Amino acid sequence: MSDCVFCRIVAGELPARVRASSPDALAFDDIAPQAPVHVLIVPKAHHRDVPGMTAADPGLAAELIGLAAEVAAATGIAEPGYRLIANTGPGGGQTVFHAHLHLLGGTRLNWPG
Ligand code: D5M
Repeated sequence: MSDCVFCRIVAGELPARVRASSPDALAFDDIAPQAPVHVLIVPKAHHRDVPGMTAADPGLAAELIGLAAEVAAATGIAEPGYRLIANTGPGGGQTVFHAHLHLLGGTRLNWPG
């Protein structure tokens, strides 16, 4: 989708700091980091949100989570741990309607908030 910012990053049309990739997913730094490590994991194909993506292609959800774990290990946050978030819909705080996971870590994350 030419008007989708994450499709344009996947296509190489917009710059991003790419952390890792897999056959069907890409990981790059969030432009507005909320933690010392804040990486977005997106499917290369366009899906509106994570539940929609998972319904269409369940294996893709596993691929995104696996790539997130690889990035967590590579950035040194696998221990003591990290957070994966899938904001879903406007009420859930989703602002970019291309499915993505937020990988957050590198500091003590409180819960909730
Ligand atoms: O998260 C959408 C996230 O996408 C938000 O944290 C900002 C980030 N974003 C938006 N544009 C870019 C570009 N161009 N590069 C990197 N990161 C970007 P949501 O869960 O939809 O609120």
